[in-house]
Amino acid sequence: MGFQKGFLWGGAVAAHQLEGGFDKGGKGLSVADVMTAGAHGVPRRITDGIMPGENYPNHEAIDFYGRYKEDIALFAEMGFKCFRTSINWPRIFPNGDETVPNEEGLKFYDDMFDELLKHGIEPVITLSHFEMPYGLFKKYGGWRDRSVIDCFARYAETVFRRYKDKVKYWMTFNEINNQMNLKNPIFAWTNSGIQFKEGEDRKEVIYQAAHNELVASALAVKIGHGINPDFKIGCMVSFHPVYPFTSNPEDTLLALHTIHDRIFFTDVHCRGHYPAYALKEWEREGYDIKMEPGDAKILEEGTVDYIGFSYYMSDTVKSGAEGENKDLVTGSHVSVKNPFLQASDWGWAIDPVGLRNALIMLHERYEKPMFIVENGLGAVDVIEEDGNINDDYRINYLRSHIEQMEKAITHDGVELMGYTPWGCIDLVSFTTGEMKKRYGFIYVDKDNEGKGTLDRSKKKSFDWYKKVIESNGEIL
Ligand code: BGP
Repeated sequence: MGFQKGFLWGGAVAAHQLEGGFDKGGKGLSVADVMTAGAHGVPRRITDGIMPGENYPNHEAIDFYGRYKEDIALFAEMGFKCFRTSINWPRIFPNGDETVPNEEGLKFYDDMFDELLKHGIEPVITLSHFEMPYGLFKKYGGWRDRSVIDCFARYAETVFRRYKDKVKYWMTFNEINNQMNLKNPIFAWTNSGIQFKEGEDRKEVIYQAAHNELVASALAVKIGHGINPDFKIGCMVSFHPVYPFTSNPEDTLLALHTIHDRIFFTDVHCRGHYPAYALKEWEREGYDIKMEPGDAKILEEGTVDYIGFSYYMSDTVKSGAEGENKDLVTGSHVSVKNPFLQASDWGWAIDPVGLRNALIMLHERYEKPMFIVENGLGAVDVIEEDGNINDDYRINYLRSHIEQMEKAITHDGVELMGYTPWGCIDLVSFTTGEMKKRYGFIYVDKDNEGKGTLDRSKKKSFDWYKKVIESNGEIL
C-alpha cells in the first residue's frame, strides 16, 4: 500500500488566477492585476496602472469570488481532502503597508474556509502567490526594499491569527525560486514586484530581493508557530530535475551548477543558512547583499516544516549549448530538448520519472516531508458534439505521475503528505494569460477573449480523479 491513510488528495489554484472580483470588497490592486493577457508567442506585459481598453484576464478570471460555493461543492463531489489556494494579499492590506486590515477581505476568506470545512476539505494556503500589492511595487520597488519584510510579517500575523482554527497547512511564497529565471521578467514582477533597471546586474538584484523574502518567510514561520504550534508551514518551490545531455563530465558539472539556481531557496528554507556555492558566487561576482545583524538568526530559527513543490517538467543541459532552443530557458542556463521525452503543446517536457527523481533528490537532501502542490498538463480541450470533454491525455499524464509517486514512497522511502494537481478547475494561465491553456477536471466556459457563460461542466477526468481519491490511489 503506497499512499498513507489521510493522504491529502486535492487540487490547487491561486487567488489571482481564479477569483476575479479584482476591485470588490475593498481589495487593492496586485501586480498581477496590471498584467495584460498574452498569447502563444506574445508575452504578457505590465502596465503603469490600469489602462482603458487593455485586456486584464485576472479582473474577472472565472469569478470564483462570486461562485466559490458551487465550485467547492464540485470539489467535494470528487472527494477532495484538501484544496490549495492563496490569500490575495491586497484583499487584506489593499496597498500592502497599512496597519489595519480590510475586514471585508478577511470575511471573504472566513466564509470560503467555512465552506471548505463544511465539506470536510482542509484548506492549504499560500500567503503570496504572485499577488504582491501594487502599492508595495510602486512605493518600495517590491522586495528590493527590506521595509516590505515588516509589511509581509504584519500580513502573515493577521491571517495566522484570524484563521488559526480553520487553516493548518500554510506555505509562504509560491515558486520563490522562479525569479532566478532572469530572462523572463514575468517572474521578477510577480515573485518580487521588481522591474529591472537599465544597466543593473539582474542576478544581484534578485539575490537581494531573495534575502529579504527568505527573512520574511522565516519570520512568518516563527510567528505562525507562536500563534498555533500545530501549524505546518512549508516553502514552495518550482522543481525541475536537471539532466546532463551526455555522459561528458562537463555536462554533469553543468547540470549540478544549473540546479543551484533552483535549489538555492530550498537550501535556505530548509537548512536555515546560505549554501557555500552562493556565498562563493557573491564573492566572485562582487555582489553586495545587504543584511542586518539579526537576519542569520531569523533564518536559522524559521526553517520550514515541509517542502511544497510544483513539478511540471525536467530540464536537460549540454555544455556549450548556449543559443540552442532559446525558448527553453531555465535559471540562467539554457535547456536543450531531451530526445527521450515528449513535450506538451507549450513545449514543457513530459517526464513522470522526473517526478520520482525530484522526490528522491529532495528527500535525500533535506529529510523533510514533501507535498506536491502543483502538477498537471496544460492542454486545449475540445467539447465533443455530445457535450463531453474526453481529456484522456490529462488522465494519462496524471496517472503516470501518480504511479511514480507511489514508487517513490514504497521503494525509495520518500515521505509524501499529499498531491494537489494544478488548476483543478480551469483558470487563467499564469505565463500566457490565456484561458485556452486548461488544466481542470472542471471545464469553465470562457475563451481567450473573455467571452463565455462561465458555466462549469465536468470533464472525463472528473470521474477518473474521483475514483483515484476514493481508492486512495489504488485505482488509476
Ligand atoms: C506555476 C504557477 C501557477 C501556474 C502553473 C502553470 O508556475 O505557480 O500559478 O499557473 O505554473 O503555469 P501556466 O498557467 O502558465 O500554464
